[in-house]
Amino acid sequence: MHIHNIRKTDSTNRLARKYKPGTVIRSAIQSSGVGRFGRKWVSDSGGLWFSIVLKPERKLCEYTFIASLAVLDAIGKKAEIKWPNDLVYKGEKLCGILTEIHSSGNTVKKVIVGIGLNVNNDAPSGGVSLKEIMGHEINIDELLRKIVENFIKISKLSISSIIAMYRKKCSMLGKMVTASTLEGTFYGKAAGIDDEGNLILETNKGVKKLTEGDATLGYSLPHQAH
Ligand code: BT5
Repeated sequence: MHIHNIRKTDSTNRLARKYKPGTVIRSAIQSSGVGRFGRKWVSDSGGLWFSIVLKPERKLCEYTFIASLAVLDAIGKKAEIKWPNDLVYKGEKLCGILTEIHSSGNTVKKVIVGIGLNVNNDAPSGGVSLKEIMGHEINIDELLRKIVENFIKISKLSISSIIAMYRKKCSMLGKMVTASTLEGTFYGKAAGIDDEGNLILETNKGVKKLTEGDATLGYSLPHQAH
C-alpha cells in the first residue's frame, strides 16, 4: 500500500474518498476529525490519524475487526478490544476506528477504514496515549508501517480465524455491560459476538442482538433495562 503523508486536513476519512483503493492517507493534524454518529475526534499533533482506502470486498464489521487486531498487535498487546470499535487501556480509550463506505449512485465504490490512535499526543479526558502508557515517545512512522503491514497480513486470514482472534481480545465478553444503542439502552451479560459483528447481550428480558452502539462495563442506567 502507498502511504500518503500530509500535514493537515479536516478528516482523513473525508479526504480518502478522492484516493484509489490501496492508498493510506495520514495527516499529522485533523481540524475536524470525526467519530461515529457525527461525534468529534480530537486529533492534535503527535497522534496517528489515518485512513486506509480499500475495495469493498467484505462485511464492514470485518474491516473494523482487522483494524483492531492490526493496531493491537503493533502496539505490543497492551490494550483490550472494546466492542465495536475501540481499543482501551485500563478503561481509557487509546484508539477509535471508523469504517465507512463511499458510494456513488447505487454503487459502493470504496471502503474507508479510519484509525485514530493516541501516540505522542496528550489524549483528551477519558482517553490515554501510548506515550502515557509506555513512559516514552514512540516512532510514529514505524508504528504506522507496522499497523499497515499487520492489516495486510490479517486480511489474508480466514474470516473465522479473524473473528476468533477478535473475540479472544474482546475483554467485555462474559461480563455485565450497559449498551446504549439507537434503539435504547440495555443491560445484560455480553455473551458473545456473532459472525456479523453483533454483540449478543443476555438481558433479563431475553437475548438482544446489537448491531451498533456503545458498550461499557457494569450497570450505568437510570432505570432497569428494557
Ligand atoms: C470513534 O468514534 O472512536 C472513531 C474515531 C475514528 C478517528 C479516525 S482518525 C482518522 C480518521 N479520520 C477521521 O476523521 N476519523 C478517523 P466513537 O466511538 O464515536 O468515539 C468518539 C468519542 O471518543 C468522542 O465522542 C469522545 O468522547 C472520544 N474521543 C474523541 N477524541 C478522542 C481521542 N483522541 N482519544 C480518545 N477518545 C477520544
